[in-house]
Amino acid sequence: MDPRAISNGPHRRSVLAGTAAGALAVAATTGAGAQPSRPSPSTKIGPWTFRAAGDPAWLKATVPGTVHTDLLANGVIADPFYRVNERDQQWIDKKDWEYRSTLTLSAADLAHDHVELCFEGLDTYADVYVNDTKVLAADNMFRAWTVDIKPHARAGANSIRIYFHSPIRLGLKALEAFGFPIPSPNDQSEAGGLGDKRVGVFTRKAGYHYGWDWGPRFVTSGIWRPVQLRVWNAARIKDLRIEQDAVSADLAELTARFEILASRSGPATVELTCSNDPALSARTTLALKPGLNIATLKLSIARPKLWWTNGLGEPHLYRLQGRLVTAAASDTREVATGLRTVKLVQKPDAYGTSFYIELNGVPVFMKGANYIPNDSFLPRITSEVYRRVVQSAVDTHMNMLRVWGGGIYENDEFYDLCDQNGILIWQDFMFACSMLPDDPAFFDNIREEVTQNIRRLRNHPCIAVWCGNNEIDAAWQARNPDGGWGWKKTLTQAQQDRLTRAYDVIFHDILPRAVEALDPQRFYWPSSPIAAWDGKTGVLNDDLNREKQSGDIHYWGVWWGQKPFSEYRKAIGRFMTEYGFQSFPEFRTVASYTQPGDHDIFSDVMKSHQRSSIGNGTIKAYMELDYVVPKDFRQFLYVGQVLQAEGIKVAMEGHRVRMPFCMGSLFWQINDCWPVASWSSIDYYGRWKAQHFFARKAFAPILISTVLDGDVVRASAVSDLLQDRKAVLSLQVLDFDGTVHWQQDAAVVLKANASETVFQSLADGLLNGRPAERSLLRVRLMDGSETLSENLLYFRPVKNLALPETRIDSRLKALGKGEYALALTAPALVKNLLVSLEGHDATLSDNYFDLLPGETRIIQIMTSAALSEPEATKALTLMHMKHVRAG
Ligand code: BMA
Repeated sequence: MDPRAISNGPHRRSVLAGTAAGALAVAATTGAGAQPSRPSPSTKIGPWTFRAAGDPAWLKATVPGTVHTDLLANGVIADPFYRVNERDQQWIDKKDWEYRSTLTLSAADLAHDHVELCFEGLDTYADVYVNDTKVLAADNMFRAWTVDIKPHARAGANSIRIYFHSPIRLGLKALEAFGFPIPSPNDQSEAGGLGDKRVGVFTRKAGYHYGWDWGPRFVTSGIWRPVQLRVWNAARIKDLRIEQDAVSADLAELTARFEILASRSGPATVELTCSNDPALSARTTLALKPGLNIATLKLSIARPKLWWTNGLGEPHLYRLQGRLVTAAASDTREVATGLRTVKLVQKPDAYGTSFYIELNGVPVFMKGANYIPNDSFLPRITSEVYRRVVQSAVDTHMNMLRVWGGGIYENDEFYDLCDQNGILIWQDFMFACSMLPDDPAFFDNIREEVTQNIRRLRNHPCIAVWCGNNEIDAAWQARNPDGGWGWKKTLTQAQQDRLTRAYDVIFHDILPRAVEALDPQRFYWPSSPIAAWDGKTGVLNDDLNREKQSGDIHYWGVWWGQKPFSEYRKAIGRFMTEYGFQSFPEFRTVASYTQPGDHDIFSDVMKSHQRSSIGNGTIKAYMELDYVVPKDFRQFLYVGQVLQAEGIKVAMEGHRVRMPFCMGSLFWQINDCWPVASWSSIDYYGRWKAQHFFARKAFAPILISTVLDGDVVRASAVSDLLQDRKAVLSLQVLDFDGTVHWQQDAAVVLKANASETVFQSLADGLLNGRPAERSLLRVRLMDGSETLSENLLYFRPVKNLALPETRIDSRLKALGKGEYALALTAPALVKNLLVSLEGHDATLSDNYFDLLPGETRIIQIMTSAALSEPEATKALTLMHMKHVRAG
């Protein structure tokens, strides 16, 4: 039986082989039957080997992969993340590298009209040879590349060779030809042995590969995304876009736009069906002409199931199958999309001009974080890692992540997860913190890059905003001679003019045009942040004047500006796209890259895993303000995490309390690309820092927020619910031994999608003579016995509290395999209790919390390895503020 006649099933895209390391995915749209059919099973590629150009020996390689990870797997280099190994591995990016493999083709496959090699991603300057003929010269890691190799291929074995030019060596040539340095301060050229020669800007490659203020410098090369062989005859679906012409609760009107590439004329049928709504289907016929053909199908859905963000409803997806049938070929394409309207509303309001996301007609406060690549070595990011980070966003009630411009346009898998979980994406194009060359070929390269990525991502309901770049506008401020980060000072006017022109071409012409042409329903915002924008090129980046403000803000007065955390309550814009504070990862993570002798925050190794110029000293300086600074290293890491969590809590709550003036709060940053001290709330290994636990409370749908503002205590209730809800506001002033000195309950109505002050009093009045250093205010929103939200307010900084010596009673019970319940109680206050199972990774339902006197807290714990009850009890370790000893 001809293997090509085997049906691939009606609803699957015709990708027939896995894309596991080293494997080739083979797609076919061919054959006479109506179903997509299989190419010959003998078609395969592999194994892959690699070498430094000119070396005699070829070593085993993994595809997708990178040179660095292949060198690691072959034992040529040690773990790049361990201690300061990074320093010894900078030679790798100065060399050229070659990968080779064998593509075995059957005569049947070769008989097709088209035999194409499709590279989903090549990093970066890659010359591809098939049977020693150069078929491609790639120069952009963000683009996919397709080459028809039929003229050079033969039945049987074909050699594939890919020559990667050193991005550093080519970058140095480009810099020399350009003539003057292009500002790009995040490029850690020194660490790369290049002195002040910053070359990253010349290459369309992830900016963070050249180092960042949270990332090491590993300028990778390699076949970083899968390679596929595609054989086809006559016609195939090039693209299928679902346009949402009008969507409301009553009716969705859609257009399915098929782009069909044909190499033969003839009649074709195009149809669309929906596997989870069988009533939905449409079909049409057309006469194909060689070249690009467009077919459109109109569909309408009465009372559609809308797509909602996390917390507001179900993120329903319609699973659609597009199908093309001609006399000689058939092809299918799957699209899962959500029906919704997303607008970025900028309209005059009581404070100036708004800047908020409106989802299905509802203004929605965006709660979330900035997102960076999960690893310095991209191909080793597993599905599990993607799931973990998106699930961690979901678990903390986030509804938006910002895919930041110094990383990558993420893999489809990431956006699929965001679609499925109701997480909106603020999508930067991949430009961050640098100016760019004004070379027409570079512009063309960018045009193609953004075209491909908009096309790839536009069916995802999660994409909310396209944003030109990260911070370039703020840093450059072309029209303000003294504005920006001082980059203009070292450049002549003529040099500045060139860079300004390049900026305008890319961010005010190429990108907005591409969005307008390919995805006109989505909003384009030229740069983040732009506090105010007149819709043309006049921008007022740091205008905190509320009358004019109509954009987004990155607030770095805390951390970079060394301002106290309380500033977070004042420096609030219409939409906060960045703010953050650093911490070290937990000890287990630090132990993965250090030796005991490194355990000092100013040791060479600890400083090397800290890339902010003001890093570890700044953490310590802030700590001194509010905490006893511990001598002990592990205690230092612990207090540092609490410091970050308490600080960012001020911002998260402060922003929400100011809704609807402020309608977005995205902290910097949710994840890490290696084990490091950084602004992340989850470390490289996926371990939640204290901040992530605090985010879960600060971003909860219902929030009670408390603040001591001078002498005044204030409580505000914030609700993201779309209906009003009754609750009881319960207030208590407690002593640290549990004595209640004052209490009050009051009925309140939590207004839908709003924030309101619900309590205000002088602190002295509440304390009524009781010692401030031994008292706390407990504020809760209750519904019967259910606590909707709770917050504790202390009247003094932690270092000035008279924390009691107390015993903690703990009882751990094993519930099932790797699952435990831990009951904790103490007669007096326990501040910021950290629960861990020494030597094990544990997921906890809460951590770093204050255990109130007499209260019993039950914590759910999960471990990957199942421990017996005695084992888990033995591993149980508790740390809290009273343990902390000054240095
Ligand atoms: C922001 C980001 C990053 C940087 C972070 C911390 O402004 O856009 O460029 O890593 O600050 O400095």
